[in-house]
This record gives sequence, structure tokens and C-alpha cells, in this order.
Amino acid sequence: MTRNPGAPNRGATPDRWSTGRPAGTHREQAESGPDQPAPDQSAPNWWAAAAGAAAALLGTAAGELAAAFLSPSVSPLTAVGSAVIDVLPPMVKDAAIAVFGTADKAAFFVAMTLVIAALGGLAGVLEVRRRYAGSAVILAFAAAGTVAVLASPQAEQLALAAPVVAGVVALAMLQVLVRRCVQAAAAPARPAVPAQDPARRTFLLWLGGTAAAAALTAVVATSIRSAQQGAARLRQAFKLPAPADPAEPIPAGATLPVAGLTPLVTPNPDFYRIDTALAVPVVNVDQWRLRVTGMVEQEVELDFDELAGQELTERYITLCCVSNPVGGDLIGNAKWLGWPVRNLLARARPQAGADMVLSRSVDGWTASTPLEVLTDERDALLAIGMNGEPLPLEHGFPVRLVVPGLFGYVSATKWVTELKLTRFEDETAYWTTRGWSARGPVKMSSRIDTPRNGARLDPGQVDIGGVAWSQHTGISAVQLRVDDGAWQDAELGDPISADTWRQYRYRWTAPAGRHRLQVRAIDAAGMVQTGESAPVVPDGATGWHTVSVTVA
Ligand SMILES: Nc1nc2c(c(=O)[nH]1)N[C@H]1C(S)=C(S)[C@@H](COP(=O)(O)O)O[C@H]1N2
Ligand SMILES: [Mo]
Repeated sequence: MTRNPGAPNRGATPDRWSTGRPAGTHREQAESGPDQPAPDQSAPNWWAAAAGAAAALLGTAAGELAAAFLSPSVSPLTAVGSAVIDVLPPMVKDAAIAVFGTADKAAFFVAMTLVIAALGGLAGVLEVRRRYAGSAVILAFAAAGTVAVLASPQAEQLALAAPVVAGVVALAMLQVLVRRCVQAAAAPARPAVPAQDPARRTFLLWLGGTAAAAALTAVVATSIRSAQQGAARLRQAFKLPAPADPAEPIPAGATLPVAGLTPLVTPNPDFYRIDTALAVPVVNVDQWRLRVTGMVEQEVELDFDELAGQELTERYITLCCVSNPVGGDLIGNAKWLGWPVRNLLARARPQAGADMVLSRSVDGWTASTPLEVLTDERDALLAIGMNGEPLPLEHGFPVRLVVPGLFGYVSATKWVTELKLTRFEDETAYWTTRGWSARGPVKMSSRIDTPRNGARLDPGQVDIGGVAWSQHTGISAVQLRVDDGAWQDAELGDPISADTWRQYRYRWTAPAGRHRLQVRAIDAAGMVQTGESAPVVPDGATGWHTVSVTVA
């Protein structure tokens, strides 16, 4: 065993770590052999273990807190917990349930906390003896957490940040605490009053501070997460009603067999998420109300049962973010189930002069939607279902708006609680006061999904594939060109509807060399997608998606 490089050898003895126990206790704890240099034994194992445990617990708590903000459906602890439960033999599971009864979940978390503290303790002891040996234990545990999160069916990309936060915090604290621990151990002669030894006092302060921070973080994370889990349970208990007006089945020819092409329907965990909410708002379905206010003849208030009890419409609708750059992936296509907004507005009877619906979410965020878009023939929905499930918490549970043909920031209010009839000249929405346009119709666009930019390809036949969209107008053609050559028509997948994106494929015989591929769409009204580049601010990017490849 090598010496910790951070440990100054100042002839410390284990004795000065005396905690009032017989000196023999310490000798038993010192596992290094008698031939080891003194500093290895100088930081008694109990203190090193306490340091490691505190670091691991603070890391775990920080990971849970990060998850509470970033990924309410999956946290590192719950992911590891479910992974462990999955591999437990049923007998053990049954036994645990029999022993702990309904408290089995709480008991399981207590057990996990103890295991983490023990592993952290081990890491602390190892780290004192050999720098980075303990870090390796923490790293392995963080890696296991990451794998568990990845394996969890509900994990979105953001969920991966939580185990990373946990690992980084635990590693950093381990380094800090172990260094103080070793310094405390290596300080010279014992002062008359041990607590006045500055190095020792510093270590104890850091240790206590870390433990307190861990406890505080755990309390905050647990309270946020338990609220989220309460909402998650209500969500799970809710059975989506059958649609009165179901979506047409997707035509078989809508999906093109091209490797690397975006799926036609985006699975919920892969659906992009954009909102200003730091922590995903938690809405109690039982208390949820939607109020229609402002310039109406009749204010209307609706609860969730009433909404879910309406004749519901089911539609595929492609939702796109105004911040989606050309070629970007802030766009997704889902099957939404909801009540057409126009039916609710008809009950409220908007007054003459109203031209905007300011929708507001439970966290105060607002969107300004032109009234005529919510009352015309299109299927603007108060959605409660997404791809056959209740809305995921991060996508607006229990109710959100989805409006074909408009960017999300002017239409797709999640956790919606109010629709206020008003006028564009009287009120502004959240993003309008921050430099974005008050109106945001989607702009026709198209994207090359495969090959990827920078790809190296074999000469010969290459399938170029991607998606094109012009919601509520529809796509009539997609064209490709290579190296500024002539535009060539691509083969189109059958449309689901004018409100969804459409896949395309272009079979390219690739000659050797470096090539630039470009795509453009033509909508059902005959308009050709502009090649003029515009930034996303103030009302959405334009330009042709361009991909460079090397054929060799
Ligand atoms: N409450 C609330 N709803 C919101 C937002 C928000 O910040 N808060 N962002 C909007 C924006 S900008 C977009 S693009 C869509 C994204 O919806 P998604 O996260 O379900 O993909 O939600 C919209 N609804
Ligand atoms: Mo957006």
C-alpha cells in the first residue's frame, strides 16, 4: 500500500485520535500491516469512514435533488432500487413484504441509505490509505446508478444528469474531507483540549457541515419527490378513456424502411422537453380546475373528471419548438387524446373583439394563441393523453394544450389552468416580453436524419432519409440536391395528416469525394421552403438543412 500523497508525515500517532475508547480498538481497526509507514494508520478508520459516508450521502442527496428538478419520473436512488428489486428472488421480496408490511418501501430506502453510507465509509477508509482507491469505489457506484437510470424505461436524457451530479459531489466531498482527515491525524502533539486542535477542529467542522448539508438536501429532495410521486401515483391510477373520435390508423406506407430515420411517432421518453419550470410542477388532479375567463359571456370552470368525461378526440399532431434550429431535434410527433378547445370556448361564448386566448399554467407561464386558431376546424386539443398514456408529468400532466400549426411557445401550455379571452393589444405572454413574436405559426421545414453530418460512406447506393413538416398545411414534396446540383424529388412516406411530419427517402448513388447534401420541402399550397437563413429569434429559424459527408 502506498502512502497518501496528500498526507504530511509529521509523526502522528493513532493515539491522538483517541475518542475515549480503549487504545486497542484503534489498533484492531488499522488493517495495514506492522511494516506500513505510520501515516497510513494515522487517520483512524472511524474518522475516514465517517468522512466517506458523509461524502456519499451528500452526493446521493444531491443526485436526488437534481432528479427532482430535472427528471421527476426517474431518480438514481429509485432506479437503483428498482434494479435491485428486479433481481431479488421473489422469495426474498415476499419475505421483505411480510416482515415490513406496507412500510416495505420505506424500509427498503432506509436499507439503501445504510448500504450507501457503508460503501461511502469503505471509500473513505480506502482513500486515506491510497489516494483514489476510495474515489474508485464512489465512481463505480455512480456508474451503477447511471446504468440503472439508463435502463429505466421512463428515462429521458436529462435523467442522466442526476447520477452524474451525485458522483461529482460525492467525489469532490470525499477529496475535501479525506484531506482534512489526514491533516487532522498528522497534526503535531495533542493539545490540552483536543477540540482546540485546529486541524482536528477543521475536520470536524467539515464533517459536521457535510452531514448537515446531506440531511438538508435529503429533506428538500424528499419533499419535492414525494409530491411528485403523489402526482405520479394519481397519474398511474388514471385510466385513459376511449376516444369518441379515434385517430385514423397510420397508413402502412407512412413509415419508410431507412436505417437512422426518426421514428414516425416519438416515444414519450424521447419526446423533447422545453419549459421554464425549474422543478416539474406537481398538479393534484383532484384539485385541478380549468377556468375560462376574461372577455366571455359566461365564465366556465371545469374539473378533471368533467373534462375526461367529454367526447374525446384522438389525433396525431407534430409539436415543434420555435427554438429548434434548422436540422435540430426540438420536434416530436405524438398521438394526443383530448377535448377540442373550441367546444369549451363555445360554452364560454367569447365576446366580440376578443382575438387572443392567453393560456396560463399552474406555474404562471403564459402563451398567447390567436382565438381563430382555437375555434376553426382544426383539432386544437385540451390534451390528457399522449401516445396512449396519461400525459407524463414533464409533458403537462394532467392537462395541456396542443394546437396544430403553431409553435409550442404560443400554444402548447402544459399544466394549463386558465384560458383568458383577451386581445393581442391588451396583453402579452411570457416569451413576448422577452423578445419573441406574439404570434408563432410554425414554419415549413425539413431535416436530413441520415446520413449524419460528417459521416464517412462507402461509394454506391446511399439512402438519404429524414422528415419534413408544415403543420396544418401539409407537405406535398421533398427535394434533395447534392453539391448545389439540380433539386431532385425524394420518395415520400404516406401522410398521417396535414398536422404531422412526413418521412422521405432519396436513393443516392454516391461518388467518391466530399459532398454537401441539402433538403427542402414544398407544402400542400405549393410554397417552396426558403433557403434564406434566419435565426430562431424572434419567430423561428429558416434555411435548408445541409449535411456534409465523405464518400471513400
Ligand atoms: N407551462 C409551460 N408550458 C409550456 C412551456 C413552458 O415553459 N411552461 N413551454 C412551451 C414550449 S416553448 C414548448 S416548445 C412546448 C414543449 O412541450 P414538450 O415539453 O411537451 O415537448 O411546451 C410549451 N408549453
Ligand atoms: Mo418552445
